[in-house]
Amino acid sequence: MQKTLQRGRLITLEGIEGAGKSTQVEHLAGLLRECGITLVTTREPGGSPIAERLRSLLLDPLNTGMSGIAELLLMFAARAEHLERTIRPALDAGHWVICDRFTDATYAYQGGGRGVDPERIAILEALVQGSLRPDLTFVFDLPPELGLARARHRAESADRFEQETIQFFASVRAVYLERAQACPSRYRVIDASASLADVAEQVCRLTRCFIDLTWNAHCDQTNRASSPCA
Ligand code: T5A
Repeated sequence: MQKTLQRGRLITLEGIEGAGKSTQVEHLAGLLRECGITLVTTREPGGSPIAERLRSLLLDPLNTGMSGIAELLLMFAARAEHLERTIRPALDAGHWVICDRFTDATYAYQGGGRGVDPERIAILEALVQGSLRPDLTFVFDLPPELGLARARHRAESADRFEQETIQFFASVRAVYLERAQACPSRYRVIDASASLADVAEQVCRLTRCFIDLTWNAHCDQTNRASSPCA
């Protein structure tokens, strides 16, 4: 049976390159669909026509020497488009949205990696998103050496970010973990160094708990019964 809440939920997947986020998006989508939840899968940077064009600019390895602030503004320009065209309409229609990276990536890469002051990021976050924040964020955590080895094994050539140093990705990882530790109600840290099956099992277990919590809260408000995954 199809289940619709008045407002959908935003689930984001985060982590360094090669952490396994894209691999788990389809798994997660399948799990939600089994529970009767209608959803949209998308990604950042990208997820709408103009945002995808900005993605090409951001990832192009030929664009060497882009300033940290220019990169930050392009990320939020893409996000503004993505929110307007894809994410907000879906949430307003009661669909859930699974997004491969979102604003945590900006804090981690532009903040941790490039050294942009997080207060500047927070100003743009408020401007572009208003009060919208993800309802659930998975952080796929693994050592940068392992993530980069996976990413390089899969891709023929490295994009602009994949050319960064291990130290860069160690800083990115540290920011993700700090953010997760600061707000455990929203974040779930996944051991992404485990096997594919094991990672999928972690995602499945934590998602089922989240669906139950969401559905119980909804039922308490509307006096209706039982989780869609019960
Ligand atoms: N960025 C993005 C910013 O700087 N700021 C921002 O605000 C935002 C939104 C996007 C880049 O933009 C930056 C961050 C990024 O550098 P992208 O191509 O979308 O670029 O980058 P990623 O999302 O990192 O894509 P990757 O494909 O590199 O990483 P994934 O999605 O985490 O990894 P995935 O699933 O593609 O897996 C990689 C390989 O590993 C294998 C897979 O089969 C695949 O071959 N794999 C596993 N192998 C063994 N065990 C497991 N558990 C495995 N899981 C996956």
